Amino acid sequence: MSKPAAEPKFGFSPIPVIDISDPESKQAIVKACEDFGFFKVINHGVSSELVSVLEQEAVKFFSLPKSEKTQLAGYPFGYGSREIGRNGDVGWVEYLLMNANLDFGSMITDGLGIKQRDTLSKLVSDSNTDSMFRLNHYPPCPLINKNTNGGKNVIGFGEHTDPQIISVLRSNNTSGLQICLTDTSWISVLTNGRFKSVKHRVLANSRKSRVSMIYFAGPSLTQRIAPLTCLIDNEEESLYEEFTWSEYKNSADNSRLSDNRLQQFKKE
Ligand code: GA4
Repeated sequence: MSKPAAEPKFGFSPIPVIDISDPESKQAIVKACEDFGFFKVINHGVSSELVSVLEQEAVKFFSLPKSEKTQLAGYPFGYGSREIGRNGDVGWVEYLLMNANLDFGSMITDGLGIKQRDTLSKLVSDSNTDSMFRLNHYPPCPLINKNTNGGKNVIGFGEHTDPQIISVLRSNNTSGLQICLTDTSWISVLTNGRFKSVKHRVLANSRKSRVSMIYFAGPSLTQRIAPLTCLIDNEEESLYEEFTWSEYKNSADNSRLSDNRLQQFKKE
């Protein structure tokens, strides 16, 4: 008899915490993706030394004089400050976006019952994947002041959904990331229609600096994007017109952060 599926565990926040060293956690991952589109991973095997070296290097980079950082300015990759994308979005943030070419998909494919276990990981571990690594720095924001702005929120990174297949995020101990569970409520985080890309945003902090690093796992530019046939029932139809990752990326690059990027690919 098979063991019952491991249920996601919840800490103080409603965000599921998944122990990925436990092979039984695959169903919990799938449930977290369906219910939240976001989960916290523990026992991931990435050494804390490596994480802190990376974080220190990021802090060092952002402490450089502005003139040195702007030498790396560019689009889509490079250094940027305040402006996000090229369609008028701004935030209390500076960042460094880099092209990166890794494997996280096998547990999810397994959890979804997809026979070929590397279906998803193959998409993002090809030698020519369109994956990226992003460092974000949200400096303390003096504008948040009870006397001058009534202590209102200042947006660090406006609400948006990530276009890629999976995003892996690590941040220092500064709050700010929020995910949207329904269209009206925001929950503070200490991620054919089954898994939705979670809407999220970052709020600036009045006193503390927030540094985050995100790996966005994307497929190759020519990859055709369509629901996996093994996940579609016989009578069920795809909800979307087929497109390539390159087509989707182009339309994302021409969108504003808060736009619904899948809408234009929806079937009538
Ligand atoms: C969100 C996820 C990644 O950070 C990113 C972002 C990209 C950018 O900063 O250039 C986008 C944004 C992100 C989605 C909509 C478009 C493109 C800014 C923007 C307004 C690098 C990505 O791939 O999409």
